[in-house]
Formats: sequence, structure tokens, C-alpha cells
Amino acid sequence: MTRNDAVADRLAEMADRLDAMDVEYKPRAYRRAAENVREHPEPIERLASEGEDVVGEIDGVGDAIASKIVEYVETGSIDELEDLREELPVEIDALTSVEGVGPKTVGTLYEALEIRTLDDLEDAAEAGEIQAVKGFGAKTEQNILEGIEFARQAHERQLLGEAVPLGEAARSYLADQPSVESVEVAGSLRRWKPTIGDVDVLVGSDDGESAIEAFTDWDHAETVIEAGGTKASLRVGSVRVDLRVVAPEEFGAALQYFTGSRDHNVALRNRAIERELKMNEYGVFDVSEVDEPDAGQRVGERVAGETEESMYAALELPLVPPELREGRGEIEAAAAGELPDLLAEGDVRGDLHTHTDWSDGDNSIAEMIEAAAAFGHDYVAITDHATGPGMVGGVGVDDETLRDQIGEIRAAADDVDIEVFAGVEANVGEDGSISVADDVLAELDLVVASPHAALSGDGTDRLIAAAEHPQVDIIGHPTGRYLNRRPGLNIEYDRLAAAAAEAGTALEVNANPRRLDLGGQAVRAAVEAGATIVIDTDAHRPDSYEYIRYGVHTARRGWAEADDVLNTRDAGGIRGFLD
Ligand code: DGT
Ligand code: CA
Ligand code: CA
Ligand code: ZN
Repeated sequence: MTRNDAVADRLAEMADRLDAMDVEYKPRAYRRAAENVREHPEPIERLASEGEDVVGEIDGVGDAIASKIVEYVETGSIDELEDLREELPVEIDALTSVEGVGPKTVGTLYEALEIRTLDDLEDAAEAGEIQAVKGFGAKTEQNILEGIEFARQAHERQLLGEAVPLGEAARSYLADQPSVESVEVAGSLRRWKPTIGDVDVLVGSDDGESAIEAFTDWDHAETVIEAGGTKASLRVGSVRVDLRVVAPEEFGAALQYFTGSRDHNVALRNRAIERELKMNEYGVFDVSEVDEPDAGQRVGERVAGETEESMYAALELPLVPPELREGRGEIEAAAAGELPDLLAEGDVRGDLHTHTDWSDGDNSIAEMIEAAAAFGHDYVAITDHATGPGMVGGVGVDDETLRDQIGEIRAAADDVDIEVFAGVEANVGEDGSISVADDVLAELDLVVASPHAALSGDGTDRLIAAAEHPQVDIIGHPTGRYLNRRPGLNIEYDRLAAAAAEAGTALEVNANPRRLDLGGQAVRAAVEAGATIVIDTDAHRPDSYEYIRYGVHTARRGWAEADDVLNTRDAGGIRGFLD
């Protein structure tokens, strides 16, 4: 974990604890400061070394918070946070990881039942004590029990969006080491799985000892878990990073092996055996003339291993893109010359789902449009939340306000070169209804309709009803899942996709790393059933336009080609789709 993340985590914890103690206003300030510190491009310790004033120049960081940041960098702790921990001795991170349990609930349950840990929470829920607390009911208690189970299962896995930057930092650090000839990130990270067990890094080097030493000296490393001659493991924050060092001529074989998945590799090895070849992490070996192919790892004549391409070529296959390597028919497709021509990051030309400070975004309409242009997009849609179920604290815009906003969006669009679509993110009710009046929808260029409440059970008919609404263009984050927190709606993708295709409605891959919704397999089912996919970031601030890559690679995991994806079209193509 970088120092900025560590500081941000402390500030966020203060926000949660203040919230749990019913303090007003301050939690919001701490939460905003936490986000901005996390996203800040410069290392926080450098700013801190220049003094509180310099730290205070970070957006949303006032004098009081700046002094706490400096205190943390200098002493490793924050007195006020320690006091808060004593006053409310609860495991706030663990408790709030349960869906539906926020800081305020934690505070209430501590007051009423002295619940401090997940175990306490589970015991109390099972004993029926929670439904007896004022403001809670049997349904809430049941939801909490289900949430605990889900949170426990998800506990150890890291979000892709957190692991990718870490993997990239490790890669570029190692690439700069003189002992390192080649370096790649492998494992589930290279396959862009939505959550990651650990980060696997592979190095090709003739000087393994120096490479390992450089790795354990990395300034991100908080703990060296183990270090040997050819492999080492570190802990960075809560993430384990595994390094393996191999000889440069075996780099391709090792990269293929350690990228996985296991199922993909098993299928490949079987194909090798059919050809009297032996395939492993050291290469591909011709064992047709060998009496005992299992006598060792490097038995027989070596026919491939320096590059990954050579490994596949030895089995008469084209290179299979890592995102497809899940053992779901990709080898058969490769053998038949029928691998998809996958969508690429550069194919995406705009973002059709973004928020501003008219709802729960951080920035003005003009700022979000400018940032989309600066990111390189040809067009952007502003789609603030409409009021309705799931919109807590009055963040959504009502129909009257939305009418005003359309004017503001059109005015802001006059000043820029990119095309701007005036839109809304309406809520899909439990019955499939849309939370904005039809005559207002008709004034908009684009309508995203998303489920935000009642996110369990089967959602197929509900979303089909929304997709068939004549004004709806996109179904946003269809399942409503939050990775590691709640699974979201069950959907029969073939039925939804067929209805959406018929109605001319696109299904979203929401690229926010907490969501990645639709996920890869859902994309594949939807594309096969003829649906058009759209990849959006749901950006609530300019930095979030960067999330688009997570959406692109998720769509690639669903075998999507550029033609399957709405926002690979130019602005004219989008207008055509919306008409
Ligand atoms: P993760 O870390 O749980 O998100 O998933 P992976 O796929 O990164 O799995 P990991 O870190 O255990 O191992 C990385 C890759 O190395 C894995 O995808 C396949 C390969 N691998 C590791 N151990 C074995 C093994 O015992 N057998 C086989 N066939 N492959 C293995
Ligand atoms: Ca891994
Ligand atoms: Ca591993
Ligand atoms: Zn949204």
C-alpha cells in the first residue's frame, strides 16, 4: 500500500467513527479528504515534509485535517483517531463490510447491544436480538445475516481496480533493475478477473539473487513473507505479491504457466500429450523419442519456451488472449481459427454514463465535460441520478430540476469541441417502472435506467420491462452487484439480451471497479444473444474516466468485439442508435 492509501484509510476510518458517534458535518469532510489524498498524484510524505500549508493545498483538506496528516506521517498514528477507537471500541471496517451496515448502524448496535465484532453481530442476529432494537426489524436482521456470510466469503480477495495499479507499480519498479531482463504480471490479474487472490509477478533474469534482493527492497513492501533463491513474497497493505524469477530463455513458458487459469492449462497440457509433447513451466518438449517422459521436467527436445507465442505455436495454436484463458472453449475456438477479434482499449470513443454535482458527483457539468475531452473522448453523456427508490439523502434530481439541467448541459456543450448528450440515470422500480415522467424523458438525448433498490432475487422481467420502455437507451449496471458486498439480481441473460436487442436498448458494462457489472460471463451470454453492450465508467469525478479500461477488459473476458460495443461508434453512430 502506498503511503497515500495508508493516510486515506486513516481519514476514512475517522469519518466512519465520527459518523458512528453521530457527529455532524465532520464525517463528510474527512471522507472527501480521504478520497482526494488517495487520488493525489504526489507522495503524501513529500508534501508533509514541506509543512501543513502544503498539505492543505490538496482539495478538501483544511487546516485541521492537514495537521492530522502531518501527525500521521511523522509519528505513524493520529491521537484523535486513537481516542475515537477507545471511545467506540468496535471493529468498524469489518462491521461496515456487511452490506446494509453503515457506521451509524454500528454506533446504534454498540449502544444497544455492545456489538464490537463480526462474531458479535452474527451471534446477536442469530439470537434475534437485533430485531428488538428500535429502528430494526426481522427483515433487516435477516439481511444482516446474509450480508455477514457474503462478507466472510469475499473477505480475502482484492478488487481488480486496487490490484492493477499495484501490479503495474511492481512491474515498472522491477523493469528498472539492471538484473531484470524481462518482467510481466501474471495470474488472475493478467486475466483481469474482477477480484484477485494475490498478485503474481514474473521476472526473467540470469541473476536471480539480485532480482530477489531488489524486490524485497521495494519501498512498497511492508512485510517480507518469504524470500528464497528464485521466489519471494511480500505483503503490501492487505495484498500478497508473489515474485518468481526464471531464466530468460524460459520466460515465455513460465508466463504461460503462471498466467493460468488452471483449467486453461490443463486443457492445453492434454492437447500437448495428444501430440507427443510435454508442456510445463519450463517449455514444450518433444518426447516422441523418449522412453520415460516423466523422468524429469526438461526431458526430450525443447521446441518452445522463450516466448509465450512459441508455447501456443508448438501446439498449433495462435496466442490466446489472457482474458479468455478460463477453460471455457477458448482452445477449441483457437484451434478452429475462431477466436474473437477482441475489443481494444483504444476502440472506446466516449462515455455515456457520468454524474455531476447536480446529484452525487463532485464536479460541475462543465468540469466533467472538459475532463472527458481531456481524457480523449469524442463525446460524453451527463446522466445524473433521478430521485426515486435507492436514492438516499435526496441526491437525485426531480423532474423539474432535470428540465433546468438539460438547458445547462446544452449551454455547457456550446463551449466545447466534443459532442455532449443530455441524459439522466433513472431508477428501475421493482415492477420495471421508470422513475422519471415520460414527457421529461422525451426531452433528453439519452436515458440510462438502472436498478438501485430491491437488489435481490430474479431481475429478468423487471429489467426487460425497463429495456422495452420506448425512451430507455441503456440498462445501467444490470445486476446492481457490489463486488465483495452483495451479489445483486439474478438475471437470465439470454432472455434479457434478446428483449434488449429487439427494443434497441444497450446493456451496460459498468466499469467502476466496485461493480464490473455486467461481468465477463454475462457479457458473453448477452453478446451471443445479440445484445449491444455499452461500456461506461459511471464517473462521479474526472479521475474516474480512467476506469474505462476495467470495463474494456471485462468485456474482453466476455469475448466482445468492437462491433458488439455501442461506444466504439462515432458520435453520429451514437445519435443513430438513440433515435
Ligand atoms: P487468484 O490469485 O486466486 O486470483 O488466482 P490465480 O489464477 O492468480 O492463481 P494463483 O495465484 O494461485 O496462481 C497463479 C497461476 O499459476 C494460476 O492461474 C495457474 C498457475 N498455477 C499455480 N499453481 C498451480 C498448480 O498447482 N497447478 C497448476 N496447473 N497451475 C498452477
Ligand atoms: Ca494470483
Ligand atoms: Ca500466487
Ligand atoms: Zn450512475
